[in-house]
Parts: sequence; structure tokens; C-alpha cells
Amino acid sequence: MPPTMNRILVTGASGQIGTELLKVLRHKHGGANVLATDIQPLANAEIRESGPFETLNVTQAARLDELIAKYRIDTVYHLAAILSASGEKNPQLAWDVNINGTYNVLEAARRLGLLRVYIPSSIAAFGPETPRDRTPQETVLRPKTMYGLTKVAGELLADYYVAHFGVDVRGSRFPGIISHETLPGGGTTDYAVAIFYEAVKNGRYTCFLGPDSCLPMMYMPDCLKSVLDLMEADFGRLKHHADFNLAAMSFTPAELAAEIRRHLPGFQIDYQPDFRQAIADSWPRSIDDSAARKEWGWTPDYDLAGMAKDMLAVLSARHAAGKLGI
Ligand code: VAH
Repeated sequence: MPPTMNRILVTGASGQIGTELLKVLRHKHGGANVLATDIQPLANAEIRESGPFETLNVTQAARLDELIAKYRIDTVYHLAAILSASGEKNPQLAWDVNINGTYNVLEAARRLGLLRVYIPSSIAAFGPETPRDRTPQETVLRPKTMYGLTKVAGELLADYYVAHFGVDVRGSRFPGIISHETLPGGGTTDYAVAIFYEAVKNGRYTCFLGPDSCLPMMYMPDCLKSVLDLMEADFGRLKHHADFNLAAMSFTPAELAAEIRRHLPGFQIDYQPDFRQAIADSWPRSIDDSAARKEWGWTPDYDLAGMAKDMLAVLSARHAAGKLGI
């Protein structure tokens, strides 16, 4: 039986995935056993009051070590990162946070004997030389963004810490994640979140990607399921560590707009591609996730229709209550 994980630290807890991962981890392990950390405070009062929070800049190794000791941490979910679009605006910051932050977490795991570490990668690890349809698990990794290259480095560093130090580290290459609790910050796939808020509030959206920009996407409940399932998997069965391809759905902005119009018939979209178009054009259109399905039983629950219906139901109700908050 794998050792139980019950003293947890989440980095990037105020972010899009961190916020919701914190909720499920606190539900599973008890609020007091899950320490939330970030450089920004938690926005949601209910989450803020459900357990401990500490300010942490993951580039500061001594502070990370101090919190691991103070809270007797045995497991780290490392979500802190500068995403693709923000990374192109400040590549030096993206390198520092994404590389040194990941190094600090893996070093803490080695030196302090942590039980397990989760470090997500991204489809941003792929580049224009990578086959773009049903992108294989093993393939060319020559990303053209700073974010993407830091994700490739993180995958390789994780493999090194598994092979040389026996650190138990796991992670998946997330596609664009769609959710309704915390707005994402600085991503290229963020249009697929903003469009829902704008559709509910204003009935229209100006998209920063062109209509035919097909990208792999995933609804947040599936993202969270993938994290919990991979962290519970038998490490001895895993041939991969922090680089599992994951897939759930792929769609274009035009296809997403058509799905929204099934619920909001008057919804209108126009397209004004910006610098993020070149990033999206360097990423896959669809992913082969057979390794994750084989090694730890991955299967998604949400497709485009199911995700859109749920997103619009939640955001429409929030808007009707005057709490859409954008
Ligand atoms: C981004 N949402 O857009 C992130 C993600 C696959 C994209 O890594 O940068």
C-alpha cells in the first residue's frame, strides 16, 4: 500500500486550477491538512476560511523549506507558474518562476523526503515541428514559447529526480482548462473561459484567436479528476512521470460559439487575432492520451456539449444573482 498523503502544500493556490484543486483536496483530506500558498491572497472568502494560507514566492527555496517544516508537509501540488501569453511578455520572470520554482520543489522533495509531488506540464511543451493531430506521447518537443520550454525542462527535471533520487513525482500535459470559479491569467486558451462570461453578460465576445484555431481543451472537473487519479495511481505501474498526454475534447472558437448559440441564440462573436494566435498555431489540434489511459485508467467525463451546458447554467445563475463579478 502506498503511504497515505495527508499533510499537503499547494503552490499557486490562488490560480485557476489551484483554487479548485484546493477545494477538492481540503474536502478529501480536511481543511487543516492542506496549506494554500501563493503570492496573491485567495479571492474566495469561503475557500480562504476553509484552511491555512501562507504567502510563498516559489523562487524562494528557504521560505518553501520553512513552510514544509512548519506544517509538517509530506506532499506538494506545484501549480505556481507564469503561463504562455504572460511568459512572452516577461520571459525572464517566466524562466525564474517556472524553472527555479520547480527546481526548488523537487529539491525540497529530495532533501526533506516528501512522499509525493504533483507538477503539471502542458500541451505548450509541443511546438510547430510536433505532429499536430493525435500528438503522440513520445514526440518532438521544440516549443517556441518560454512557457513551453520551461515545461519541457520541468518534465525532464522530474524524470531526473525520479531516476537519480527516487522522488515520487507525477504530472500531466494539461490542455486548455475551462472553469467558472477563478478567471485564468495570462494563457492563450483563456478565450474559452472569457467567452462564457461575455456571452452571459453582454451576448457578444471579441475573440483574440481566429475562428478556425483548433485547440485541445478540458473542463475543470476532468482536470481535477486527472490530478487525484494520477496521484493515487500505483507508482510502480507508471512508465511516465510528469509528462502524461491528456485529452478530453478539441474545438475551434467558431465551434464553441455555435455550441453557445444553442443555448443563447442571439450570441455574436467577432475575431481580432493578436500575438496569441502565433502561440496557438504552434500547439497541437488533438492529443493521443493512450499512455495515461493504459498506465492509470484516464477517461474524461465532459465533451464540448456537456461542458458548455454546465458553464452556461452556472454563470447564468450567478449573473441573475448579480454576482458574475467581471
Ligand atoms: C496557457 N492555459 O494558455 C495555459 C495552458 C495549454 C495552455 O498551458 O498558457
